Amino acid sequence: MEGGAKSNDVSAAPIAQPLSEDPTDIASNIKYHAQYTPHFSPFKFEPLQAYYAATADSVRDRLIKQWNDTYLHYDKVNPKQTYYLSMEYLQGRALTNAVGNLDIHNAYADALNKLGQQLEEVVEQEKDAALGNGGLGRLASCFLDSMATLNLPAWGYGLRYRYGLFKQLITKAGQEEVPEDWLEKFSPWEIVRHDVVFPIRFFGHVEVLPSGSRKWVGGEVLQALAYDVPIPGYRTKNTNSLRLWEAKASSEDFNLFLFNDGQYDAAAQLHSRAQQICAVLYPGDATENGKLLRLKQQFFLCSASLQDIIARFKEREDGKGSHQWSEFPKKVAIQLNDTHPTLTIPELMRLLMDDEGLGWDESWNITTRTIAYTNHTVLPEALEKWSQAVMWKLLPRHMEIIEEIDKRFVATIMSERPDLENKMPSMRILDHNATKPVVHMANLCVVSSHTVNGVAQLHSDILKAELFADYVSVWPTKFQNKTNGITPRRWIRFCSPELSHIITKWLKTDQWVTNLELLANLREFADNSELHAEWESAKMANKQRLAQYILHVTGVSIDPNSLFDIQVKRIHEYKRQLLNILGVIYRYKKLKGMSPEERKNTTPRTVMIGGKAFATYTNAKRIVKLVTDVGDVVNSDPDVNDYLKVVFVPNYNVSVAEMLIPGSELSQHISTAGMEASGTSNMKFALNGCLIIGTLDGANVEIREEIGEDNFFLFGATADEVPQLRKDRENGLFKPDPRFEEAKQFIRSGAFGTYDYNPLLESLEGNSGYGRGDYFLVGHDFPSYMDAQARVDEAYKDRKRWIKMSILSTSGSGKFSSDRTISQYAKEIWNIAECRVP
Ligand code: GL9
Repeated sequence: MEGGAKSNDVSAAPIAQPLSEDPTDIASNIKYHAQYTPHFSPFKFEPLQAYYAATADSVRDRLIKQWNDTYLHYDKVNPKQTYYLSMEYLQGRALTNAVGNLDIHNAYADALNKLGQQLEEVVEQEKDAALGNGGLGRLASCFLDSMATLNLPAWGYGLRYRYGLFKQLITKAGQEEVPEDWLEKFSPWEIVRHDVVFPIRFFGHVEVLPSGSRKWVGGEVLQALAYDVPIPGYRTKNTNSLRLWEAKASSEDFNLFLFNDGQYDAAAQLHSRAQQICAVLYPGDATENGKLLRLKQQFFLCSASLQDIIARFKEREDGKGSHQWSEFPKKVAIQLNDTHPTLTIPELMRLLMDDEGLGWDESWNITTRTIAYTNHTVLPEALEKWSQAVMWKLLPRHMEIIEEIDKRFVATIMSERPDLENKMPSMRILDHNATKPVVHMANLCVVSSHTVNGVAQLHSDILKAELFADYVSVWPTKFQNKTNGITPRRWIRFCSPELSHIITKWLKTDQWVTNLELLANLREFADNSELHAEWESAKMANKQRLAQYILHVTGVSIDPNSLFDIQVKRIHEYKRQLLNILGVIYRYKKLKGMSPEERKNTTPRTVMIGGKAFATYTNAKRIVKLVTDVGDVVNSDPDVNDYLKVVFVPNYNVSVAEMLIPGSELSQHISTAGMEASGTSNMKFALNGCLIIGTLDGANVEIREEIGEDNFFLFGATADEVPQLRKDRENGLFKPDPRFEEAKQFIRSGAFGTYDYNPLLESLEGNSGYGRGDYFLVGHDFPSYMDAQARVDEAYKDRKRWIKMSILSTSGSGKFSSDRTISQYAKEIWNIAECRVP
């Protein structure tokens, strides 16, 4: 495979060494691909062709070479390997990342120049791979980058959704969702493995064999086909794999008899059911059909991945079937990214017992030594509970196994910890009391994993003190914290080259890209006026680029000299975009009431808000609409235009984030304390020298510790205070701040149009209930939020102070590299070591 897959059939073409790093050779390789990998009509070489037909394929050759070398090396060394199972990956674009990690960015830029193209323009042709919803999926992608960079034998497994997260259009009516067709042409970054196929069964029944063992038979059987996405590490040969499964039916399932009889749909029934499985990311689960499909997706991922893992284990052990099963946990670590892949637990038990003939105790021992679970949320609606009836139908053998796990768990607790008897209803996996019995997936994970972790210190503390408190008394050492992190490659080095060069210049090394703690050494220059000047001009360049982008996508012209204030994340009431926009409304009203002279003393701001609302989340969609309505009014009001602009940034995704974050100066992480497990964009903003206004929630707590409390605009109730505040509210003890009342009244007055905002405003009124009675404490936190915003305005007027705070934000961000997070997982949960490709 030297030099990529295609080398025999091109003897006539003048092809230079394909893997040379000389721009002339690269240009020739690109030309070769443009001619001989014919995705488009020949003789056209515009940015689209340059991206698909040439550059991506040319870069891919290198990745495949490294990917093969890595695979062979892992096979030879046979180290313990981690498998990261996740229903979501938010990979974003791959080209900039690939040429950056391979350290051939400049060579490719030069080569494209020789062909009359600009790399910056070519990379824009790529569609984001958005196989995830938000933070959880992006975290998985950052982890893949760090695992490869740290030379860890660690792979990701996921699903190859035909349509990823929807594309958000902003119309007069608010948010509209349309499919985002990331595979419209094709993805040059995936390699289909026609030889890696596993059968996946659904439905059917359990048979007892003469030997007494049990076997799952019948039902419908689909095929899982592997697509590999190479994951290059930064400046290393190690190139790991993200294996995405696609569902197929086999040709035997195509009924030629029915087809010839004119019954076309019936003839291909299984084929169309296979297509549904990977059709869309997280289909709405409001209907029974939707639920069943989501469960099928989850099982599909778990079963295919486990069959693959077991096949590799057997082959690496000796290839002949004389492997020792007790070795399995010494060779395999499986990390469950939230409860979505929980079915890995009963599926591993089933494969070991029913297919491999092991007994319960041995299988349980192997399973529990192999699997670990990460919890990403304490929101009750996000804790998965599956109907037992649906599960019996779809996975009868797995339900038998889950029942047995539950039974044994109850028996153990009753004999060892009878004092916990009254806790059993909340600790058990199966609940028998409810009218609609369910399986508690998080409980199944806690009982069956060797380690359970939260994603920021506060979140892990809350898990131990509340959600999983009873288990902690049984297994005190099972629970850990692993504070999230982000990859510094994508999130500063490649998205903000200007700032990166300045950092490298002042630190006299670029080692910080893989050893982010080195950023702390910038602190000694925090008052240096030369650095200040460079810092400010890099920030200004990023702001100008962002202003161009905003003009392009919204038609709104914004002033790069104003304070760029950004809140981007999924739209959710607990994340409190409503608090932000109410603050903006109050600011607008004050500005209107000022004389022109008074306005001159204010700090001009551009407020940008972006994010997608779940398609059926009505209040979230109302918030989107409110932001756009406020923008329409404010942006066309000449009285305030020099002092305030409000923009809703459409279709927020990874690529948009790479544009927004480098140009940000203030970012808002203002969730109700105790509700945001970690947050990860807070880390990206801080790393890029953006100051944070935020609550003591999730990773904000640790960010503030690291960068210093003077450099963080803190406000709001603490997680400890929240329960009492909600009670006070129910008891009618809440006294709203007049500013809060004024802002709401301004909306009611019709200042922002005729849309009916009453249901949204009502969520802030009344006195109890989730989604009512101001459950998220917007009213309580409003005054301290406005005070913090006033401190922001003052700080921004003092340029020297602001730039210093910005430098200190970057220098305090060293802890938040996903390299640190992944090293901790490797040592403290997975027990794996690096396996560097020589
Ligand atoms: C989340 C949490 O809400 C975030 O606070 C956390 O940073 C990430 C990663 O650990 O996980 N859990 C979760 O379900 N989502 C998160 O972002 N939601 C989405 O990804 C939509």
